[in-house]
Amino acid sequence: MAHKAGFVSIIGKPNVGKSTLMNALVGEKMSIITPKAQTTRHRILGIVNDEDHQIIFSDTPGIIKAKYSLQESMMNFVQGSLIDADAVLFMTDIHEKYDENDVLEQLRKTSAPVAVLINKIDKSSEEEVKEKIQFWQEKLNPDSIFAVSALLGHNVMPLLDYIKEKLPVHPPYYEKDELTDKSLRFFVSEIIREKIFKLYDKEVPYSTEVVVTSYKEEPRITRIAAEIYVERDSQKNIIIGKGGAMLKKVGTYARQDIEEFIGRKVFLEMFVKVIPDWRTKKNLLKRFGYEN
Ligand SMILES: Nc1nc2c(ncn2[C@@H]2O[C@H](COP(=O)(O)OP(=O)(O)OP(=O)(O)O)[C@@H](O)[C@H]2O)c(=O)[nH]1
Ligand SMILES: [Mg+2]
Repeated sequence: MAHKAGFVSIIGKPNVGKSTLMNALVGEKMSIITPKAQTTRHRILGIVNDEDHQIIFSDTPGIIKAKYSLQESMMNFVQGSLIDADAVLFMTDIHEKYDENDVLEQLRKTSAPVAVLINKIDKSSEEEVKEKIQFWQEKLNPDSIFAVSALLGHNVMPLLDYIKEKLPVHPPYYEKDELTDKSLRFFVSEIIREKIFKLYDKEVPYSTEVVVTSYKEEPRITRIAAEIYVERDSQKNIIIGKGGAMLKKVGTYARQDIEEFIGRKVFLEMFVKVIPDWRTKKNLLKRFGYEN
């Protein structure tokens, strides 16, 4: 059998479950998941290999109307993933009312096959699922429609089979043991950001960026230092909390997950710094790994 390989873009509105699906497809916790919108800020590759196939999934930020430079860069990641795509997985939440047409217009124009994924069916009735399938059939007439639960892994296997069928004949793009294009440092900073998204409210998570500044493997422990950037002094105080209690919580939860991720004991040190309005500053965004 000829080897097949290709890029599969996972797109959709914020919070519909794109990252949850990507992790289910890859079988690893690659992308961070939180109940808040705009958790994912980058295009993250998750690579699935078997002998005859290589599927390169792109988890992407939820599609929004960009209001500042960081969000513009996030939307550029979405567009980039669509340009490369051999197949597109357009994910919606079963309870989502979909009335914007920009994305749908773009999907109608793509030459790659589009599958609509109706997610979170674990929270709905069979009747609702039938209605939504009908709705998307009429609205977009896609190549295929899957009703899934990314959380429970429901219908993920049939989806994988569908994707394999759609892949073009092509040699592998990446080494067969590679799981992603991102570095260990990136995943560590994402784990810390996940805890911040889960532990703080309002603007604080959205005003936060995390950079791993030092990563040292010693015989018995991995020593990691990270900087947490916020935009205002008031946010710095909130992140740190009374007597440092909140930051300590972030550190404890993050360390546990990092230890599980790398399979080693970890010593984690974090420093909070204020960089006014970093989200709107192109040079800083570039330094943080966002495109212009
Ligand atoms: N009940 C249910 N919840 C789900 C399912 N998939 C995802 N979720 C939840 O939905 C929330 C958002 O999930 P994510 O995977 O972070 O969503 P996303 O589309 O990547 O979000 P952004 O990165 O912000 O665009 C989390 O609380 C998930 O646990 C599902 O199949 N069923
Ligand atoms: Mg996500």
